[in-house]
Amino acid sequence: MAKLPIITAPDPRLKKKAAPVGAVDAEVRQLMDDMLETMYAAPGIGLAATQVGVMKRVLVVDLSREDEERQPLRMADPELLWVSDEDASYEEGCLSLPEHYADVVRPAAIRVGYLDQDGERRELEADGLLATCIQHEIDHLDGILFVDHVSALKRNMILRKLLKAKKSAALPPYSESATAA
Ligand code: GNR
Ligand code: NI
Repeated sequence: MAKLPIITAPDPRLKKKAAPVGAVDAEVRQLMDDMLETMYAAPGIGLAATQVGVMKRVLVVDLSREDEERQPLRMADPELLWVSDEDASYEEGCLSLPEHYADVVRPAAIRVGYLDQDGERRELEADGLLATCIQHEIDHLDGILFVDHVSALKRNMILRKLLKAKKSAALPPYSESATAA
């Protein structure tokens, strides 16, 4: 297993649509395991392959608490088969938008079809935080971030702060001249 670097916004790779894997082979299985290791270390409750720079439709989720047994979900080519008319609002966070949170409205319940780690076609019904998290991860595979669901004002504020943080982190200490180059 390997922990992978997580891409943070703004980054053009987070806006790309990921390609279906078609079938689950050893490489996809390894990616799922590496993503789980990365997610647990972060820590986070979900991770999409897009966030580690792999443009494949693969996601992992685990909502278990730290004092509980792990309950990892591994999904390839996930598809929303049904969403409820009823909506729910959750305060969402994202490992690609570190330290920023916003209320996002999404369908409260879903049915998702996917290929599991053994390549078996499965379906899962979810509500609550699990439904929110799976939708958040499928969004990543389509190049969509949670800030794309909030007002332009809030979105731009968050993205501006992240860009600023990125620029200052890229600069060596006390160096003004590095920006001129
Ligand atoms: O760790 C995460 N927490 C979270 C909280 C509310 C709604 C969605 C999420 S997913 C996020 C990890 C992440 O960025 N996944 O893409
Ligand atoms: Ni995210």
